[in-house]
Amino acid sequence: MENILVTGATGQIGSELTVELRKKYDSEKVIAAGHKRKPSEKLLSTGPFEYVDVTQKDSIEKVVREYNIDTIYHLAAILSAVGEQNPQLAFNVNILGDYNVLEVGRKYKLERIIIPSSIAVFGPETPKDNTPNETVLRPTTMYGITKVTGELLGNYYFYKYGLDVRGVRFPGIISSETLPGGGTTDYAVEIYYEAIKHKRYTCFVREDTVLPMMYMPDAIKALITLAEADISRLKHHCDFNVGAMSFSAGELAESIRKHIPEFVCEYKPDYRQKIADSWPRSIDDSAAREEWGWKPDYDLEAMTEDMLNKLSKKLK
Ligand code: AKB
Repeated sequence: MENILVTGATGQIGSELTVELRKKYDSEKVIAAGHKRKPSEKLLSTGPFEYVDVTQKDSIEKVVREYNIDTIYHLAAILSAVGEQNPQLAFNVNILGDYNVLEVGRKYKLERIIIPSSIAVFGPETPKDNTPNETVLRPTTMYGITKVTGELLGNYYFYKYGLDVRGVRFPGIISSETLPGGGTTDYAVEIYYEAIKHKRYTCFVREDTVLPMMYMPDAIKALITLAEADISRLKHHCDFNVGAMSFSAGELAESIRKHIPEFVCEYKPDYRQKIADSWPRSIDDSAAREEWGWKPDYDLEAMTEDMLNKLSKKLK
């Protein structure tokens, strides 16, 4: 893992993962790639940046050749809420994007490809509590369908071509650096911004909606630890459940009220409620714990304290 390409580097996870990888490895050899969103100053000043359209194989191939890439973190994706507004776009970016990255990986014999999946692979028929790693995968969103496809394709390329593809099923990710772009779990990020800015938030899911969530430092740790794991220990490849915490929207608001007592949260569920209701409440991540030592650091209280500290400085 010497020359690394990060697609979706301007997104919520990509923007922080790129900076972390640049600290860990030679920053000039960690190439950030974006498409629609404007790259931040931090992304531009810490290493190379390229425009890549993952729906075009040539666009990925050009950068892989130019920088002699051996590892790709493929984060470019359309999330669940935007995916339900524009299923055709989600299909193109997510399924074609995964396929193109895997094909480039096969052609250039890349050392490793990391493609995050999501709890969106599960659906209404999946057990909701402590959802096992191996279970029913019948999602009802286009995003979920693309993520199941991505997992299956990744496993296929591993067994068929020996391409080392790995991935975790992320829960909702909460972070203070870059806003997420159109997910169902975005309320769990917006609520902190609004609590600081206006002391009020109107949440788009019901107060009793419980979903699995994770704080960004743990998400970055999960990706890098899995990428570096000894392959001989891996029984799974592209479909590891990873858990950290589960809470209801009401419990999240309550954790913020411990720091901002006047904070008021209202609940006005919209079309995203149905998506949230189709996902698990908590997940069993024992395979990740056993096969590559997964262990999260943050719970709800620790995350809320850190989020509020960071955002109060940023939004001053
Ligand atoms: C979304 O809400 O779409 C994402 C996810 C759970 O994958 N955050």
